[in-house]
Amino acid sequence: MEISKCCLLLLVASSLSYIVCSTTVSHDGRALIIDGQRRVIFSGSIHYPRSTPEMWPDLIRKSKEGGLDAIETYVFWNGHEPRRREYNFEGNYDLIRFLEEVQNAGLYAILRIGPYVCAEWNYGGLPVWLYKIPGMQTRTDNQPWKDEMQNFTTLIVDKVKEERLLATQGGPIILLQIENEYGNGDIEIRYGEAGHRYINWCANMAESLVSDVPWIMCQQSDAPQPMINTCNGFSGCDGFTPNNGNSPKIWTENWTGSFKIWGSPHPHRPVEEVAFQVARFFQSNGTVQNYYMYHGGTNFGRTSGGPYIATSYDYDAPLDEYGNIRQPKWGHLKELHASVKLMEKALTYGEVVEDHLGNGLTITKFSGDGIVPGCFLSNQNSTVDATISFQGTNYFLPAWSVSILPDCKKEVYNTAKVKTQTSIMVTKKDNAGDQSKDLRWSWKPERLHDSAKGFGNSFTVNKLLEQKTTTVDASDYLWYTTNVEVSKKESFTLSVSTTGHILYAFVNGRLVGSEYATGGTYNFIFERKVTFKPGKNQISLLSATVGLSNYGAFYDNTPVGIVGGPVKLIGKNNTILDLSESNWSYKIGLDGEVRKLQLDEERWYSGVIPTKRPFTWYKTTFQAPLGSEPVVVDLLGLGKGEAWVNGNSLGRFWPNFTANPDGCKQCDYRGNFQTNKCQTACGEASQRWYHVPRSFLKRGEPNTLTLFEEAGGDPNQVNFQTVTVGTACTSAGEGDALSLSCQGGRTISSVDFATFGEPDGTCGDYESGGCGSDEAVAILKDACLGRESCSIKISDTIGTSCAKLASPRKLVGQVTCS
Ligand SMILES: *[C@@H]1O[C@H](CO)[C@@H](O)[C@H](O)[C@H]1NC(C)=O
Ligand SMILES: *[C@@H]1O[C@H](CO)[C@@H](O)[C@H](O)[C@H]1NC(C)=O
Ligand SMILES: *[C@@H]1O[C@H](CO)[C@@H](O)[C@H](O)[C@H]1NC(C)=O
Ligand SMILES: *[C@@H]1O[C@H](CO)[C@@H](O)[C@H](O)[C@H]1NC(C)=O
Ligand SMILES: *[C@@H]1O[C@H](CO)[C@@H](O)[C@H](O)[C@H]1NC(C)=O
Ligand SMILES: *[C@@H]1O[C@H](CO)[C@@H](O)[C@H](O)[C@H]1NC(C)=O
Ligand SMILES: CC(=O)N[C@H]1CO[C@H](CO)[C@@H](O)[C@@H]1O
Repeated sequence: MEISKCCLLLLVASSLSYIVCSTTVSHDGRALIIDGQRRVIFSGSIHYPRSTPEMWPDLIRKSKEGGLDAIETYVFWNGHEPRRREYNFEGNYDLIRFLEEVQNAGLYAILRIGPYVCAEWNYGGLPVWLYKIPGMQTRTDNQPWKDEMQNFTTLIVDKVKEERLLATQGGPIILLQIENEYGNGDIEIRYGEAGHRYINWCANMAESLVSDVPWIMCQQSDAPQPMINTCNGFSGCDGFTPNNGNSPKIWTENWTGSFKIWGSPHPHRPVEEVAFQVARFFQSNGTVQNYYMYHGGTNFGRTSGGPYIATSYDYDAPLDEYGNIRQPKWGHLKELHASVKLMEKALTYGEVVEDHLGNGLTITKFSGDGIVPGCFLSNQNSTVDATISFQGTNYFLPAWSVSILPDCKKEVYNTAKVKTQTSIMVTKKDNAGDQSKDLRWSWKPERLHDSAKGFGNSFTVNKLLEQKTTTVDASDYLWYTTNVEVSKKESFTLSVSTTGHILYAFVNGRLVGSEYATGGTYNFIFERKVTFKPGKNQISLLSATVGLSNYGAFYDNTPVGIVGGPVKLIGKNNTILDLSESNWSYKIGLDGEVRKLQLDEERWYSGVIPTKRPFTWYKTTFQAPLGSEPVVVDLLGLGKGEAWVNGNSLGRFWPNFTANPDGCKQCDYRGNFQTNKCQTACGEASQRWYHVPRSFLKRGEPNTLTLFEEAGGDPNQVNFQTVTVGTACTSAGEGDALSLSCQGGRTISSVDFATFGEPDGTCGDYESGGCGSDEAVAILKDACLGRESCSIKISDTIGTSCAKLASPRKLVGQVTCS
């Protein structure tokens, strides 16, 4: 790529001690113009805190190999400034190191500062301490907010400039973003005219910080010049037009899949659909497109947004949560990128002529003087395949597909014709040794009634407080405790109205019940029969949040906890004792959190461990699985809580929360996509496997796993496994090469199925169909058995045993890697 090549040449050519090697970036209505050339840019989102610095080079390398030109990331304010003016740029928050890795790989960077980022990130990235500042109103024309936002944005820009990371300084950053999805629609209702003033202020502030690298504002149709407004979404960006003739068409968020939610099935987005939308975008004058996400990663610690965004942020992205290449998504998109790049000149300099043939069929030609013309043929009909006759040749277009003809003659790519292998990932115990079978556990109870301790001292007021502003998000947990006097033994119904997310109720130290919000509604009324002894009785309510809301016009005001209640005791004859204005004592966080039990080595109980016991800490040691494949821990059997390896948080776990059994129907990629269209794992744990990055592990010495279990669970099934390719399938037609590969040094151990023609079923369960299976199996065995990968050229001499098969022949195979 230009940046590094140019610097290298200069280094060789001169002995100057100070070398400035800058890249100019500008744009017109057509494209970004980099060093004077209009360019097509493929970009992909990788959020640095969602992986580890040790993973970054590999993720970035696989992105480059997948045909990306740029890596995009948001900047995570509440991760960098957890307490006001106390900063963290270490470990997975080392933004500068991340950008340097991008530069080292020879890729560009797109930095979306926000600093409101949404991103299914806790509180959309805003620090909760903002609300301690008097008069604070976020994301509008409000001085306290503008001061804080400018302070942080300036800090980031200064850091980036200091390290010379802007393209104009020789660095990788070609685009910057200020604010985020502000123009989604509903925010208008909240802020009105002040919102417009704020957006203008943002634009001016941004320009004053950097004026020689373009700024974008996504989802902002009134973005003031010179801000470029851009499009986000699954689709629909083909019809998007920027608000200014000088702004190129940029798709900042083309969602490659979607995020997991506790209690929901796994969402998927078929690659044929992603590829179709991306191709349509370039067919209709788009020139910069970003995959959201290219690698989703993991919400470590308590960083997931919500409520109820799961710990895995896999996103069904081209690189999976652990950094493995997801096939066929990665490979099919790689081919798309290469095909579009073949016509970069025509796309960015050519004249466009569109020919609508009816029934959703379109021919688009980009051509001009001295430019090799490039063509797209598209079939937007979601049900009917078509054959388009163009310049004397017939082209077959499956429904909902686009063909790319970089010279307007030969089809090099069709979005629905997937040639890349399908890999089915599996978890394996073989590298984990026998350790996983008999993990020896010790335990400690959470000290539930140590009311003096907590993050900050405990305090008493005569009302029921909002949770996040009380805890300032120092913990998921807040204790609300009060006393009630009765003269004789008496039963009541304890009634608690809460805005979520989870409630545990104790009377005189005994857990009397718990409840969590389900079905996407987070306020609920908890009711339980309780019996009081004569005299003073203690009611303790523990409220737990599962990620603070990150989205919506009023998201920051979404209350959590037992705000205002009411909390009532309903006696016989419906007498009501309202406790809402009683004296409530507060304690922020759990005792074990304050004492950091995940680092504590002393006085754990051994022997038989209690199971199904709420509020229990568990600890064990284990050996790191061998090899280099990604490691996961299976937490099936546990309820809900948080897990740590060697003191590093793996995030919240909640394997007990299973997805609705309905809603996983056969997936047809054709037609407009919605997140619930292609789901799997209905009726199963929303998240059973938790990523343990290799850098958290020590080799050859014991590692510690600590679990805090709040709901009651059994750790006896917990075990460590590695993730790798289990089954691989592929198909190739005459003239093409059929390729298969395993991963992590594993080899093809069996050929499970092969045929000429079309088999029945899908990868993983091919059993019959096609013809000439014996010959097909023999060919695959010969070329592939015992190898890590193999490639077979499909010539016209194979498949001859299959007389009834019409040309062109196709070989389909399924193998096992082990
Ligand atoms: C941010 O505010 C602090 C005072 O709270 C000030 O010292 C610092 O210079 C400000 N930083 C920037 C980049 O404006
Ligand atoms: C593409 O851009 C050209 C040049 O700006 C314009 O004439 C044409 O109408 C555009 N086509 C589409 C499909 O947007
Ligand atoms: C798809 O094609 C069929 C048959 O040619 C036609 O009836 C239908 O209207 C088409 N749908 C669209 C969206 O163009
Ligand atoms: C309930 O009401 C009835 C009739 O008013 C009364 O006799 C009884 O004592 C009441 N019970 C309690 C527990 O207050
Ligand atoms: C709350 O505590 C204050 C101070 O100890 C006391 O005066 C008041 O009576 C208490 N209120 C209730 C409702 O118990
Ligand atoms: C979740 O935990 C509850 C309480 O221990 C138990 O009854 C239920 O079977 C568990 N569900 C799953 C799916 O493990
Ligand atoms: C936020 C956003 O852009 N959402 C869009 C996602 O894509 C669908 C389908 O085109 C649109 O309807 C949404 O507006």
